[in-house]
Amino acid sequence: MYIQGGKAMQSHIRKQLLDAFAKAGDAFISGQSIAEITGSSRTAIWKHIEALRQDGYTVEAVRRKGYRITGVPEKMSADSIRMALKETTFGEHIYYYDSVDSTQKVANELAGNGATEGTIVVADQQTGGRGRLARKWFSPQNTGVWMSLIIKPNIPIYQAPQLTLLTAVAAAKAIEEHISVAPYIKWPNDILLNNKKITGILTEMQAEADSIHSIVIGIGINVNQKLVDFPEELQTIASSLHIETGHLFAREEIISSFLRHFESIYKIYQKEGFTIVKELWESYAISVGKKITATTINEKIVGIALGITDQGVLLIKDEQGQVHSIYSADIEI
Ligand code: BTX
Repeated sequence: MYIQGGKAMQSHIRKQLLDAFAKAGDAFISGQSIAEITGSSRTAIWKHIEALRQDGYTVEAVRRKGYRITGVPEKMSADSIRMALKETTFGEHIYYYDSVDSTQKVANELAGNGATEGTIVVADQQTGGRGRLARKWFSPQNTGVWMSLIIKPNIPIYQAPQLTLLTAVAAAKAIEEHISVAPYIKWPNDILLNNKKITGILTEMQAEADSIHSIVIGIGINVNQKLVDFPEELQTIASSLHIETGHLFAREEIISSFLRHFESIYKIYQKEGFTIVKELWESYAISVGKKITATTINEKIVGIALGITDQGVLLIKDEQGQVHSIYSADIEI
């Protein structure tokens, strides 16, 4: 073992080291700082760097400058996710697949079989990733976060859409934590960076009579894709954290941030209701106060987006001053 104190010590130091590299971004971390973080002598830090390399990180070493990470492990695992989780009870049960048709499908089955709140299903690749309204979600391997989260909120069915809005806020916060470009939410649940879709959310509910049994929240975050990795029809509308920033990200860290934000907002939401979600959501919404076009199944409504109601319904005021309640539509800004 290269660090005294066994596995617990190792993963603790590793986490601190990775946190420091993540914070430093493109900058180098000096050998001296690494020695301090790892509590080892300057001559022994290579062991820690070597351990990271063995785990699949590419670490660049430059004399007099120090070290920086230029590549992260491509493969995730239940272990690597577990190790990244910080301050959450969510994620205690992790189902990880190298390839699966849809994590939603697996999670719905698990929910039906009594899986507990906070259970997550993560896949490196989805062969049948699902979007809303039977659309497809492009989920290639080694690049994104394709995850389903099972929750069991104690709320009436009509409030279920609030969880989609909560998810969008948690995802926006998670993304914001890792990059300097501000993400926006487009009603109801797209997350955009520089006007391109970076995240999609699909919420599915299992209910009996008038009570919710469980809600399966599916979230897809484009993380390390290059533009050419997207099929042509998506290249003008989709993007990834990598495309927008030039950085590569450990997907586990994005999962960890998302779960941490989700869980903390969810706790407040369950105690105090929708206000916190509504306020946060509107602060990230690209549409509020702007002129938008909503295309519903029946009509096109053009007007100023006023905000959302407690049911997550979008309110639009048209030129005649009439306020429309939008339950389902495609929005153009
Ligand atoms: P949506 O209906 O809002 O978006 C689907 C549309 O988005 C597609 O029709 C296409 O135009 C575009 N699209 C498809 N793939 C991508 C992508 N990777 N990035 C950007 N745009 C894309 C959004 O549905 C809900 C997506 C949920 C995905 C998660 S992944 C984990 C879980 N499992 C699963 O099968 N679905 C969810």
